[in-house]
Amino acid sequence: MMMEKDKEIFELVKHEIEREEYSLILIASENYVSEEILEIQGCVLTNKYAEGYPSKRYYSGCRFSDEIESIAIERAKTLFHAEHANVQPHSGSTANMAVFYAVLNIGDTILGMDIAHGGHLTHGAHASFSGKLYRSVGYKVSKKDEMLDYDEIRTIALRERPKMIIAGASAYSRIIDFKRFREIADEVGAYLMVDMAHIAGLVAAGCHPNPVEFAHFVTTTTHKTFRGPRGGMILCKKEFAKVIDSAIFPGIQGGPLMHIIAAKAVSLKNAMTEEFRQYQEQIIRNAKYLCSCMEKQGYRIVSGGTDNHLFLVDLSNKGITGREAQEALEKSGIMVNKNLIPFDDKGPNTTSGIRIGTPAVTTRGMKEDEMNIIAELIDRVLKNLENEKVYDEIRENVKTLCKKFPFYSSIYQI
Ligand code: DSN
Repeated sequence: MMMEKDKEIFELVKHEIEREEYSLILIASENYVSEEILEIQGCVLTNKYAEGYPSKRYYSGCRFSDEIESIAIERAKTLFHAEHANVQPHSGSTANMAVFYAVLNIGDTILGMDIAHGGHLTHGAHASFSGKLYRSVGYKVSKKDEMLDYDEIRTIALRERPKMIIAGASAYSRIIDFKRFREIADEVGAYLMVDMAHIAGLVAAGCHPNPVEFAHFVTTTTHKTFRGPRGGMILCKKEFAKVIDSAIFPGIQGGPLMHIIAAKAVSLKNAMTEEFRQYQEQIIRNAKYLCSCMEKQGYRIVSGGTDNHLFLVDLSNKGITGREAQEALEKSGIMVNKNLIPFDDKGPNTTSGIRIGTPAVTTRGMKEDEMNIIAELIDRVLKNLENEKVYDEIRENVKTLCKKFPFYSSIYQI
């Protein structure tokens, strides 16, 4: 690394590299990007202002930016079978905001998944712009099986008459029926927006149904299962291309991050490979296996399993809160996040559950055998809360396991 001039920051980044290298990252939305994505994100395109779109810019010198952004757009369209793609959103939240801004008026009704049941902040949570600027109504999972109940969603939609229905989640482990969502949207005359941020990699690889066929708008991030740079993207039908592009720029963003767009282009190409497809399949195999190992150890899994890259563990029968579990696991080198479970009687800062995801450990090359080990390590920590000696032992076990699957150590010589 060449950051010798600012030792204070250099040292902290070095610690972060070591933390990522020697921890088990099970946060479902995190991943490890490749050396080429790291490199391209740090390239000279960070210097360039390119407000506008390819061949319609407000600055001179955009020739190469134009080519790069056009390639990214074409790759996104090809990969997801989309009629139009906007690759400029700085994040998933910004992508969602742009769709709202493009077709809703302030005060319009939106219907999204309740954040306490797995939805995202920007799907109508009251703390976010989406719940403040719009009249937001939420749908929940069913009490019976903790899965989406499409009849119930339809009933709410018929009653509330939303202008937009939002499908997609941050903590839902089952296949989402986008066709059914579109039928409900059509019945009430609503737009359907699908936020596929969590599952974009699975969708690209054909491991989850593609929402593009059914939704008016599909938003995503590019850094979760998709394993690209941190950023967002919008896919839509051709008829909405103009309003979406204007909503992003000049609507809510200024200059696009051309270095990130270049990295998005690289990750889109990577997502077209056989290696990527196999990676996504392994993510799901690992999630299913880890989930079954946890279940065998007596943990209750929300909805009884997983179809994707993540699952929720209900800790209430163990007398542990999600926060206690997260903190103990972090001290042991295992990163998960506390998470509300459906119908949780605790608040979002305490929670009764944790969310576990396999994209990052799968990137390192871990497979079913390692999932078994990880389940045992998690169980030992959770059975020994506040036992610093056990935390120390587990941290050593975690480090030993991580050393067998090196990722950044060869790049950074740590
Ligand atoms: N923060 C992300 C997650 O962890 O799911 C959602 O944006």
